[in-house]
Amino acid sequence: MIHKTLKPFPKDFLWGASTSAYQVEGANLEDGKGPSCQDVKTVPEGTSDLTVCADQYHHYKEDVALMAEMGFKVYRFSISWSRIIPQGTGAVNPKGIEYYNNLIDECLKYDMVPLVTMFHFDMPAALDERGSWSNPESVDWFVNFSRVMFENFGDRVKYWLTINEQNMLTLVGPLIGTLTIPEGTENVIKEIYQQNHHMLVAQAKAMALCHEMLPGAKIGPAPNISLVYAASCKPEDVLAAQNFNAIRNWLYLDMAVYGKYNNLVWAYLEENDATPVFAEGDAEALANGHPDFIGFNYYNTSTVEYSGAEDAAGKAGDQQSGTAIPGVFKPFANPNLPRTEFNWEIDPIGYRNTLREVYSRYRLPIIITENGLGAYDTLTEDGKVHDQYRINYLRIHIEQMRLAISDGVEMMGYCPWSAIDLISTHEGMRKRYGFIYVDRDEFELRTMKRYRKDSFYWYKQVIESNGENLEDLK
Ligand code: BGP
Repeated sequence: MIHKTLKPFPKDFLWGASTSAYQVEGANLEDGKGPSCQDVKTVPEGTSDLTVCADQYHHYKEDVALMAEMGFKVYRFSISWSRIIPQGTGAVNPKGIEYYNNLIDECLKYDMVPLVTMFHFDMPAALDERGSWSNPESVDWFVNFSRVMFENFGDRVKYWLTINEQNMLTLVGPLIGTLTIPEGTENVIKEIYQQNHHMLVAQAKAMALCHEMLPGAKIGPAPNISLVYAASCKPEDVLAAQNFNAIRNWLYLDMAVYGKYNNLVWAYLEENDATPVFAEGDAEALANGHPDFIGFNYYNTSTVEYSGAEDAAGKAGDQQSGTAIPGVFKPFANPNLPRTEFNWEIDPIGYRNTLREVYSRYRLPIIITENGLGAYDTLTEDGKVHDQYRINYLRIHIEQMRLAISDGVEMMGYCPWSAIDLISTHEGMRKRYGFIYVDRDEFELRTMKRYRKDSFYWYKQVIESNGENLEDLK
């Protein structure tokens, strides 16, 4: 659809950016914080561990001031479960509560809305030892953790996100360092989807609890959503695309919004003798959780083709590269899309496609909770980072978002990944995403000083003009 006139971004549009606790905070065992699964995992060879990260724990005032300088209306960050409840259940750590109180107050000082992700890939290690999400008690652990957050921060935090990229925890958990498969598990698919079921129930209960405890607050999910294209117009390829759309995307949003399993996913699980066991009250809990908005992370689309039962099983990819499931779909490299230095496809029009599809399926306002470019950045001798490639990437996505708004999609906000440089899920510090450069290397910590990248000044201009001025800086 070609629009003669473009609709503007809404007046109160939430421009900002995102981070997550385990990737940005550091101070991983300081002031009473318990270890999380991220602190005890073996990091991929050649990449930094997660002990210091960007050291935001000690630099939060400076970081929030820089975000305010860019004009952020919102800052999306996550709360580390094991910082506020070191063992995952039981005693609360007052120092952890104090840290997040300070961070929230610092945002509010600049009229910046704190958008809190309740869980971003960092299960307390103590709960990992108790079976993590495979333990049916995990639902209660999470609800208790939610209650502690609502009690302590709910007077000031009005926007909540439940579980970051639950679909990636399910599809590529080992890569992210989060999946625990109990020894002796025979049916791995069943085990994984049972864990997934516990997360879905936990999310639904947390949404209901939020509405009960904090009238006026808003809460939503935060999966990684990317529309799946068919490799061709062959009907078999379209079936494959429907299959992967259901497994990758709609399972999570159908559940969050309608409280029901997607029928294609259910059929796939039945085929694999892998349907999850419902505990008493689960169906009711799932039906009772309602999001107020949809948050999702978008990096690029996926493309798949038909797969016969005789095809080989795929090697597990990462969040964006997917895998193959024989008889269901297999990935196809889209020849129409360029790629980043880290081999992720770039598809800004796919961003518009995805927004249109999600809105027409669920009719809830959307906030983008991640989108961005991972790249090698260089700090020049005079303290600059010329990241024109990041500006180009963000510009073409913001343009497409405006087209989606013109298509009638209701957008609440945009939080690219990431506010500041931090450690990637599996590719270390060298894969940078931030508007703010942090002076450290993969292994050498250096000054930890913050530098404004070119994209910092550009994004400031975008926010100041409420998305009207996407021109290069003069
Ligand atoms: C998402 C995660 C983030 C983040 C981002 C970039 O999947 O929610 O935690 O890191 O992707 O991915 P990566 O760090 O693998 O480049």
